[in-house]
Amino acid sequence: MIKPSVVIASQLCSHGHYTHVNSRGFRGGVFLEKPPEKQEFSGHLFNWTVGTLTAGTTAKLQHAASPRKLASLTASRSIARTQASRMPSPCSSRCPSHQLRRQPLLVALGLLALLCLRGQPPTAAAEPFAKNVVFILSDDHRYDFLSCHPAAPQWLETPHLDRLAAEGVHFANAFVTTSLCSPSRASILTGQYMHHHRVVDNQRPVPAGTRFFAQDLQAAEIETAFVGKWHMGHDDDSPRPGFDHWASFRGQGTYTDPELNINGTRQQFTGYTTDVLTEQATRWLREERTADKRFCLFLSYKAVHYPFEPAPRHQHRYDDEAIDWPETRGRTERNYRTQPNWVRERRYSIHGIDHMETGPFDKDPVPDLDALYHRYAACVHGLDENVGRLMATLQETGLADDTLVIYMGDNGFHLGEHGFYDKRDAFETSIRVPLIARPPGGLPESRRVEAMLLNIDIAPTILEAMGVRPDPRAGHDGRSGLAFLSGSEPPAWRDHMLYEYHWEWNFPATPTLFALRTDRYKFVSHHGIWDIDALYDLETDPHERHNLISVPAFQELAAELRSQLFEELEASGALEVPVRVPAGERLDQRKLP
Ligand SMILES: [Ca+2]
Repeated sequence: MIKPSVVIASQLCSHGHYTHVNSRGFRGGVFLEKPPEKQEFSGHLFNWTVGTLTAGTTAKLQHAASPRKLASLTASRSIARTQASRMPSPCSSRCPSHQLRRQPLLVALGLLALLCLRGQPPTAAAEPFAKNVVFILSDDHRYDFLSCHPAAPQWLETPHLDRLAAEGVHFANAFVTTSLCSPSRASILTGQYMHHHRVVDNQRPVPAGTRFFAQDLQAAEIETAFVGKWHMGHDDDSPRPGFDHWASFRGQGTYTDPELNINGTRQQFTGYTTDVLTEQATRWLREERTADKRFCLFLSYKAVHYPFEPAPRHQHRYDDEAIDWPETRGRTERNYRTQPNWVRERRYSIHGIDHMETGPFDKDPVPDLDALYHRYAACVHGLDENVGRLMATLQETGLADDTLVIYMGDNGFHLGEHGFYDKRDAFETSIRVPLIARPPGGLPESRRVEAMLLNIDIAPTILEAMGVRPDPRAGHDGRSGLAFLSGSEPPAWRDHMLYEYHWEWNFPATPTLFALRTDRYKFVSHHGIWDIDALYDLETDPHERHNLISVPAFQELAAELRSQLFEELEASGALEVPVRVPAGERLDQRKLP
């Protein structure tokens, strides 16, 4: 959370768009409707929609705790305009080729917001958007493996997820800020970037003192349950802070016959784990929760993570279907002519399709990618079936009318793109995730949102949906996207995102990398290796086949994006790359080309 005492510094581009910076980095924008010399402005600050503020006058603020009902507050506090100060950052990347007209402004708004925040009860909204929330998280589910998605395999069937999208909001541009299981899960649960929550790989547990959004729900007397894969701390399945009910397993778990730690007691179950977890969730919804309390259920499936073991009833469901492979799969000169060296090299690693999961003895031939693709799809099918079972339970119990249901994947997954298999990097099929939100009662027709929503937005979105203000210790990096569920857009929503990934001793083929992705461009900086950076034009080259980093016409843009990336990373404290004691198994086998 932004500290009330910070100074917001803004700068203006020729389009009238401001970015602002504070002590923790960039936080959306401040949009000036009138030139700053008139000292009038409106904008967004800490979930507060600021009306017109004029120096030395009374300000009227509206708190957007619920888009349905905005609570009006009035605060008497003069707005002091202080001295101008140059900001070195380039303007919003939405207009990367604009004529930058720097006209910085320093505005002290913090005390005003602090005055307004004081005296508010822990739960701010009298009528929250949703009485209850069910958040469903899947593992490694690609953004386009939904049969309602235009890029899905034409034979894939996900009728229940399709229905969820038909009755809800489909976020067509949902991303994770780190495409790796544990870091992304930690970002979802904390609302923070990896460099703040410090869960930097899949090996290490969550640092002591980490605050999950479920703890804020508990403090507001909302009953919380966690069912399924936690995977932050490989060997620990014990109940974690913030959850009244707990049913989870160690590390990655298994596809069948899971042993679950249920509220501190281990029990062995038989059957397909996706089915077992749904049964655990529906039993809690029907029988075990406190009937008269509001609730939030976090249901976290192991599927569809490697090794892609479908339910026996779906084992061969898609085996004979033709696969439309991406054009970047081929080991061709054209595919790698402009790419950084590490991209081609990764083809021969455990996360490349010319090697793939062969283990320490380098079994040859490599696994059958066609078979893996079909099994992945069959796992998605089983996952979809279980989402349908959960939704049927909500309908049968009448809870669907009071419950916001969110479905999301924890990271993307390459199935041949760039010669890759797995995730971790900043290419689109790694960082994109499926994200669907069905408001209570459902929508009469599907709504598609193009704005970027990130994993770090989930915690603030759920808290706002339930009318709960984040604890001051929460330190969210993300913002609530609740307004999107009401058909509007939060003010000054982001036009770019940051991405970070730290090299792993266990899987050394993918370097540490930092990226800035705008609506159109993606700049990727590689750290610690002798290699070129990357710049892709996602509009003319959506499959990121042509790296523009060496093209003269793009040098100015590349320099601007590089500058913006590192200024934002530095402002957010993201430049301290951690070195960890090696742990676990090192899977660095490389198949020579
Ligand atoms: Ca994952």
